[in-house]
Parts: sequence; C-alpha cells; structure tokens
Amino acid sequence: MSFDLRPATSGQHTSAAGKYRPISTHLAIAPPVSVVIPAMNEAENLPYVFKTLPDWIHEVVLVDGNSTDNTVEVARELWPDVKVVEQRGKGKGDALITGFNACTGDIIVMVDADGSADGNEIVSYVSALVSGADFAKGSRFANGGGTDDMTFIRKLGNWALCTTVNRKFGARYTDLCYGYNAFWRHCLDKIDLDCTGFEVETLMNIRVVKAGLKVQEIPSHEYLRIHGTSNLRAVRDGIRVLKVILRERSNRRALRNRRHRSPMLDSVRGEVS
Ligand SMILES: Nc1nc2c(ncn2[C@@H]2O[C@H](COP(=O)(O)OP(=O)(O)O)[C@@H](O)[C@H]2O)c(=O)[nH]1
Ligand SMILES: [Mg+2]
Repeated sequence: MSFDLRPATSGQHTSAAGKYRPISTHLAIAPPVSVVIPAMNEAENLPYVFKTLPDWIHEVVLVDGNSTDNTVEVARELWPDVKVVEQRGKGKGDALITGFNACTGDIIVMVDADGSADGNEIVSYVSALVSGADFAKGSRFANGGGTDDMTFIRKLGNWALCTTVNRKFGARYTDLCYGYNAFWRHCLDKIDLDCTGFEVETLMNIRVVKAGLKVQEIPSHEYLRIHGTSNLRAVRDGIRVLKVILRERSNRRALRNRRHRSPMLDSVRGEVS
C-alpha cells in the first residue's frame, strides 16, 4: 500500500514575503498550525482522515495508543512527515496531552482518527482563532452543525452534562463532549490539563471559561466512524465527565472561600469569576 496524499507543493504556499500561507481563497495566515490525532487501532480509518487534511498545515502529530494494528505504518505512508508519538499512559486524555506537548505550531487542532471529523473544517476553526478567539470549540448542535454518530442516549447525556456546565460555570455552550476543537498554544499555560480519559474535552471546556479565555463555537458535522467501534462507554465515561464537573465546581468554591479568608489571594481575582 503506498499513497502519499501530501501534494508536492506542500509548505511552499507562502507569499512573496514568505510569511503568509493562503488557507482559503480569502485568507492567508502566518501562524503555523499543528494537527494532533489520537489514534488507537485506526489503520483502516486513517486514509479517510488524512485525505481531508489541508496541505497548508505545518505538522501532523499522531499519538499512538499502543495500537496492535498497523496504525503507525499507515500514518507514515499517508503523510511521510508525520510526527508519531507513543503515549506512555492510557486513554484519550493522556494521548492528547502527550500530543499537545509534542506540537511546535502556534495553533493546535484536535482531530479524531475514526473518520468522523472532516479536515476541510479546519479552515473555519483557524479563521476564528486568527480573528480573535483563543479557543475554537466545535459544536454539533450549533446552527450548521450535525452528527451521524451519536446514539439517543449519548445525545441525552451530552445535553444534560452540557446544561450542567452552562449553569455551574456561566458558559453558553451548545455541545460539550466533542473532540474537534482548536486553540492557540498559549491556552495550555492557562488550563493546565490533568486527566486521562474521555473527560478531556469537558475539562478543557470548563477550564477555558474559568480562565476567562475567549471561546467561539464552530458549527461542525460529525460523520459516522467508518471502521471499528467507539472506545467510549456511555455510562462509565459519562460518570467520569460528571466527576470532572463536580471537581472543577468544588475547586472553584474552595478558591472563593480561601479568597474571603486571605486578601493575599486577591491577586488571582479575575481568573475565576
Ligand atoms: N492514542 C489514543 N487514542 C485514543 C484512545 N482512546 C480513544 N482514542 C482515539 O480517540 C478518538 C475518539 O475515540 P472514539 O473511540 O471514536 O470515541 P468517540 O468518538 O467518543 O466515540 C479516536 O481517534 C480514537 O482512536 C487512547 O487510549 N489512546
Ligand atoms: Mg469517534
């Protein structure tokens, strides 16, 4: 099997000044964009994923979750420059954190490896970031978005958890547990991620609000996983997400109480409202 999808001109789309890369017919950008792909046994899906990635991205970081199929070999064939990182721990959250640390771009885009995300949407995420957002959050339920991949139970659980986050943290999200997001690298300094599993997106979504970052939702369509089955277990992972929400809520309360007791903590005011 041999299919290098990357055009020979890739990386040469810079302007005369050598600084800006055209990313659409209307927009050229300077910041390098890294795409992080967590992948565990996704060899059969990777051709569909890589096929939609734009040629102007700076790098692809694939985080391999100890795959037992030929995920890594297929990724290298499809995208010879791919940076493959082996995760040490377990879980999607652990994989993403590992991948973020390996990125060298100023903008980081998270893309699932199961064929559910269309890489052509990356331009919408990047446009939002270069127009002023800190965090471009994909939403399947914003106007223009959609999903072919969620069961009724998953939709219900996602809605309930999203509503809880909105109430508890003053967010106005239309979606919560969605893996297609993008952000400026500097956000990582403010959200300090510490989790391992599928609760990772929820933790990010809560912490960006707590940090006062500017979040813009991007309508996104989630397609059906092409091959294989989801690693997510609705009840088990729903409980993990709920625990994160409660933990983040109690951290916020504890910080507020400490602030009342110690004027020294006034300096952190503004981080948590
Ligand atoms: N590296 C790595 N990737 C994972 C792990 N768990 C899930 N993924 C990847 O995360 C993405 C989303 O996982 P998926 O099973 O499709 O969950 P769903 O999209 O929530 O149904 C896919 O690309 C998976 O291969 C893991 O433990 N390690
Ligand atoms: Mg999936």
